Amino acid sequence: MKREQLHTYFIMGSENCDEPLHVLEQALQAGVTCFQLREKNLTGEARLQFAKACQALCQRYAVPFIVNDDVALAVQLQADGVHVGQDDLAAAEARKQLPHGILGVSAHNEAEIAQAIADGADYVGIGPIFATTSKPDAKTPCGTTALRAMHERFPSLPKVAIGGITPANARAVRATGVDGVAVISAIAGAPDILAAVKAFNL
Ligand code: TZP
Ligand code: MG
Repeated sequence: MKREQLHTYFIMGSENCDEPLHVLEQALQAGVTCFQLREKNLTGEARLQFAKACQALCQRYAVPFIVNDDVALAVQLQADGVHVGQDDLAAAEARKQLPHGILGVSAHNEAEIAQAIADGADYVGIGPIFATTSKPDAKTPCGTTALRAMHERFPSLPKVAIGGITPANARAVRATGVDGVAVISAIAGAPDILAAVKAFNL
């Protein structure tokens, strides 16, 4: 993947807003550079159809479509990539199942980042940087100083920061040297999606 594609990385599932497809289309129009479907509610056919609709929108805007957790769905849809956390299918196994796709891995410390690299990750997601209400089981926020240290330890690995990132703090996060910011609520919950994404793109 191109590092620039991590610049403004939007993550959403049907639980994050009332009209997710409308929100996604507006976010794409406004210039998000990557999209991750993080679907925690829908199952079965509804899940499949929702995922296909998200993928079709991403394709229309030539933005990578990444599936969170569900490697089987990523394979079935031939998604551009998959993103796994530390408690999901092992990253090395995800790499095997999607050999040519983008592989993202959530990491919280240097050991997890080193393991992600060994497993074949294309990028890591580091966080939470700040407090978040979007992930009930999120770890303690690490802040920008620790984020900068992790970036400096692995400078050539593409990375995106996540957790509590808003237009107000995005500049400080980007200043650590990471490639991008990953955002759920500050985009999905924004009263004006276009304005919110544009504020992140500064
Ligand atoms: N992983 C770490 S924090 C987080 C995830 C999925 C949630 C980020 O959501 P928000 O609303 O941008 O804080
Ligand atoms: Mg996960």
